[in-house]
Amino acid sequence: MLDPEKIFLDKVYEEIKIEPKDWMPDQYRKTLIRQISQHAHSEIVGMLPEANWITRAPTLRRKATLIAKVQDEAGHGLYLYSAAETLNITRDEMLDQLHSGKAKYSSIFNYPTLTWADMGAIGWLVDGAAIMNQVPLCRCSYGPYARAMIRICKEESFHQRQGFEILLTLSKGTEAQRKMAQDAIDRWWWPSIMMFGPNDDASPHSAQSMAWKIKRFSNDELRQKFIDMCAEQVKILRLTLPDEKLKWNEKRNHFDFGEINWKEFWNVVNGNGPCNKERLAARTKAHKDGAWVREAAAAHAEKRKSRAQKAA
Ligand code: BYC
Repeated sequence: MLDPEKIFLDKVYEEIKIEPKDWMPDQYRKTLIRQISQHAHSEIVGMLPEANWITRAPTLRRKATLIAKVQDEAGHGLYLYSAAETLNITRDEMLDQLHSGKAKYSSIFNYPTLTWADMGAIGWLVDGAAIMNQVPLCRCSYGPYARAMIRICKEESFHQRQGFEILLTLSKGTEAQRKMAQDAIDRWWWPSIMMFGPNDDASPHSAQSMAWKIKRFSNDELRQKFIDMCAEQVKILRLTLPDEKLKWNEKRNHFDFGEINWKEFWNVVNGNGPCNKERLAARTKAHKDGAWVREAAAAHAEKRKSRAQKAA
């Protein structure tokens, strides 16, 4: 008799994707549902801070690109909900968990977008951190998640360039524009490096997720790579990162950086950030207001199905 767990582990070890109908440990399934649904919720809630600036984009071109970016995020949410559904959870269950506050979404989306430069800082830093974390997820052991991530990463890298270009334009503009860009970086830097999650020694899920090849790098490894990248890119902007301790360390071959405010991080994760309540209220209202659309779509699908059955 073949041991299903051994077959599963052999596949993971040999880099063969686990597919929805394969046997998998219950905890593997639960971990994936948790991570993928939280990721999907982050994409959907993540539309809100940027949508705030669509009506006030400075030019038609900026407006069109911002609308496209926000639409891309809706698409990412939908691919990810579909990937999670292959693990035996319904979309309604996932949305209930979001609306009741049971499911998490990324801490970063609980900060306000105060100026146009925030669109640049989000693109450069938030999408930048997202890509750093998500490129390795294209090699995740679970097939549907890995495949969804390939397309998502292509789109995210475009978003990051778009954000950087907004900041570059502002940094070469008037003194007021340069200051606005610097202020946005100052406000988004620390929350962006918190996106990678708690330090490795405080991350309860990392070890098992890495053993199952869901995660390929630890939270701290990815954070360090991101900081090293941004510390160089900010020089092209001729702006600075708000960390006096940021310094190249020849021995480590990495940038050293200052202390992260973990109290602030957990405060935001636990629902008490500057915009948590507003974000959740906006999503709950949108879901309620959209009920008639879902009903109409379901009625339409039912009608098509019965027509097809009659014709057969
Ligand atoms: N915010 O053991 P850990 C995007 C939670 S990008 C809130 O390290 P794990 C976008 C964690 O869930 C953002 N909660 O967990 C970009 C866990 O709580 P539970 C979304 C956080 O899962 C641009 C607890 O802390 N990206 O969407 O091994 C525009 C302990 O943590 C955070 C993803 O979701 C946080 N920052 O590692 C628009 C990527 N960090 O679940 C949209 C996929 C940690 O036990 N996710 N927590 O209650 C991942 O890679 C991993 O889930 C994480 C955390 C690295 C985030």
